[in-house]
Amino acid sequence: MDALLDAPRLGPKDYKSDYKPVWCPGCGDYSVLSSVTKALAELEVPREQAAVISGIGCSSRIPAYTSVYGFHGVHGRALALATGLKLARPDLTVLVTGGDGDGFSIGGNHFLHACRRNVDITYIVMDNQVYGMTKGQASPTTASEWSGSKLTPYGTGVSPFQPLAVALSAGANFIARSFSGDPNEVARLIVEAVRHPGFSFLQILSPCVTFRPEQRGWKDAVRPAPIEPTSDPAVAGKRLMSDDGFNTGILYLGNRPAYETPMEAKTSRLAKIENAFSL
Ligand SMILES: Cc1ncc(C[n+]2csc(CCOP(=O)(O)OP(=O)(O)O)c2C)c(N)n1
Ligand code: SF4
Repeated sequence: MDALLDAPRLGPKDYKSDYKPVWCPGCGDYSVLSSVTKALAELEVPREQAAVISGIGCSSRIPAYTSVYGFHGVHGRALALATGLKLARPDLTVLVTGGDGDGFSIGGNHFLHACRRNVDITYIVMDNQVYGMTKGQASPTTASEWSGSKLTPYGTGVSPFQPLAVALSAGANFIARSFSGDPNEVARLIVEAVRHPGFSFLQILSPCVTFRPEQRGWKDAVRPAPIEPTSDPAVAGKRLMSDDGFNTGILYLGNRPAYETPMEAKTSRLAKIENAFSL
């Protein structure tokens, strides 16, 4: 016990693994990784009490670069996995990291229901409006006129998906947007998101410098939202439907209680399953 009390406080570096990221030089995901480790240090989460879950994509590599528990899973399925983990192990701090393709395209259905279920997990999407890992195809958040991929030489022709407005209408309890170029602010928002009960969703604009080099200009486009966070979904909805995608900060702070595993399930069915696996 005394040894635990005497343990030195962990710093951000202690939450990094020994693996060197393989992202392109200048990719926004480097900063998001440092924000994740800063936030874990600020939260003082013991490493064995945190898990980072992801699907597949450049951004989904983050679990491998942290020293907490991690699972680099199947494309689009990170939220399903994280929901199960949090219900089985409510004591863990569960973060989910990934991209806009992973989260809103193949994983779109899980996104809706994770917002609706409101399990106490934090979902960090590095939105670069492109499929980076598979070499630059349009994603759900790509602007309709973007013609940078051979697959969509005349643009996609469809309106982009609005993740924050969708998250609000589906029931997410905390909604924020930030920019990877401001790692301290992103770390602060992750801390707030983890502390807020229920499903927290953070859209981090994170440039893909290789397939969307023009996104380097995001640093001049982002600005703090000129409003206080609101817990009124009607006010938040109006703001989110009319904003240009560059207002940053906490945009909605809900007050729904988080979903928890029902007591009967904890004490009966789960206990039976655990008994069956006991050695
Ligand atoms: C089931 C399945 N379908 C498709 C793929 C191919 N795939 C890998 S990553 C990816 C998209 C990555 O884009 P995003 O999630 O936005 O992440 P980024 O690489 O931009 O960070 C796709 C389509 C896959 N790995 N598995
Ligand atoms: S392809 Fe884009 S998203 Fe992937 S590592 Fe390179 S810059 Fe980052």
